[in-house]
Amino acid sequence: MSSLEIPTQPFPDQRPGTSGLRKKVRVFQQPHYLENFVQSIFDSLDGLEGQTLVVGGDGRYYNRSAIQIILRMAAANGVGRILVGRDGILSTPAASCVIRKYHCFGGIILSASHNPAGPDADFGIKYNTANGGPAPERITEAIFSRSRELDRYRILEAGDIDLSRTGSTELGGMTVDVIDPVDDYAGLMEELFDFDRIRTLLQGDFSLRFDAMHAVTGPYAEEILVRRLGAPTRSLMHTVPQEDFAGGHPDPNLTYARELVDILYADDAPDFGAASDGDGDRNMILGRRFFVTPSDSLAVLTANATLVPGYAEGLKGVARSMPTSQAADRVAAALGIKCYETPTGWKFFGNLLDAGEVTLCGEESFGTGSAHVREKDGLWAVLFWLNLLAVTGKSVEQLVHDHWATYGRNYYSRHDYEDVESEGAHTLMQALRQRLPELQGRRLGEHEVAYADDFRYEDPIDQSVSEAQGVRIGFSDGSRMVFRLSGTGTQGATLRVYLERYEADPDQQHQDAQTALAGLIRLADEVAGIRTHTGREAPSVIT
Ligand code: VG1
Ligand code: CO
Repeated sequence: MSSLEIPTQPFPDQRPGTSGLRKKVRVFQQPHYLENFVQSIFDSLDGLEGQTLVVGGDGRYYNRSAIQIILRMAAANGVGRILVGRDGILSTPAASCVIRKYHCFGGIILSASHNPAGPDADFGIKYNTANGGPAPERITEAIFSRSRELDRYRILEAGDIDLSRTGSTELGGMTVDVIDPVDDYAGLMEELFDFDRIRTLLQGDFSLRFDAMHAVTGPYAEEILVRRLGAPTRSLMHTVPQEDFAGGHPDPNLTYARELVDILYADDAPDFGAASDGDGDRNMILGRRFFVTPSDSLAVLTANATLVPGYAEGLKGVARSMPTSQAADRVAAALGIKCYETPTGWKFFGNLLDAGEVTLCGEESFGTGSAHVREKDGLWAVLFWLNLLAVTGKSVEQLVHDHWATYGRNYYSRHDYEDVESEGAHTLMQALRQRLPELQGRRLGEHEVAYADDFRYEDPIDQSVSEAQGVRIGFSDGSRMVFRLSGTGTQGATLRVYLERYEADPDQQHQDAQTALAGLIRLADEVAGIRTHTGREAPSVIT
């Protein structure tokens, strides 16, 4: 087996977005494209020689081929050992768990998360550091600059490694350990949650439905929910991971998890429904004919955390991404714990978690997680909810209604305009940014603007600064609208509009969110000229 140095030329478009580099599979399949990015990762890491890395992905099309390339490149770059999930599978939170548990140097996660999969769809790759979390911008930018000057990469001349069985193999002086993708993660879940109580709940008349959306969480749900917690097999849907996610869009929301939503809104609906995304880091929580917004979910988990063994000692603090509703802020204030607002993307929570400033984190985009790993964690959120239901004996709806009665309700909705023309979307954002100074203090409809800015974040731990993280228009009554462009898409642009209004009066807390937010929705279009710039009459996804 010899190590080769392959001459190459830089690709100009390898800047990681919100969560790694995401492109069409065909882009990654171009000669040298994946290799260049992987070499750029290796070149940006000091002291990689002899170290242990974790590699795994969500099982989508191209996952296996990419892993074989990465293994050969790692060997040629002097990596000491690789832990790789059997069949190349590791959910994103499981990868984070393994990096942490075995004190690895870092890991490479292959996923485009909730984006569709298959030869004509999407692929993604990202680097996670020793804390188990997505590399901070300092590192992703270093990888990007390296990718712009790369002129060769190293790869071992060798055949494929058999990833179908756990065990150790040698590859050009590097050890490849194929590990069970579920074991370590399931063990961690058992440490955090009261499995006995959840088991008792699931073995009574309580019924649940979990939708793995043909993606990576299938095997995890089977092991944890069925084998360890005794839920009947019929509780699970779509648990066999498929390379194209059965042609679906594994995004657990009201639009793309329609089948599950219909089950939960039927007359004979189960008590609890949940779904996860392509790589297992997102979650959607449903009760019987009831949808929990991810922002409310974070607030409810924060308020009730001490009922769960892993958080019985209380929380150090909570963090949410900027567009996430301010529901968690109210709980934090009541508990007397800190609350942080960060830019979109889990990488911004890493420093706060590492420094022990926060215990729980959440994003409005169906992401919730805690200090147990450094990624958001879909099944963790499901187990957290099940644990709360088991301890309180309440239904999902009751738990949320009681929460609103105590803290007030933050009506919340996100409107996505997917795959719109890039130029129009950028013009919209540009025009909005220009209008910000004149909006200060103005009245818009019945609202008075309290602030209008482009979110800038200074990390309280390392003082790094991230600019232009989304336009916020906040009103004196606490309502807000936020506008930003997605950083995970692979074609055109996606405009995200986030709307929020606070309601303290318990009699007014049970309206439909779209109705309660109708005024703000109209205003958002007026302020940003959404229809004019996007040419769309309505959003493609409303959550
Ligand atoms: C989206 C979400 C963001 C999330 C990111 C990665 O990013 O809005 O909250 O962290 O996806 O999630 P964007 O830039 O498209 O808005 V996942 O599950 O794709 O790793
Ligand atoms: Co994901």
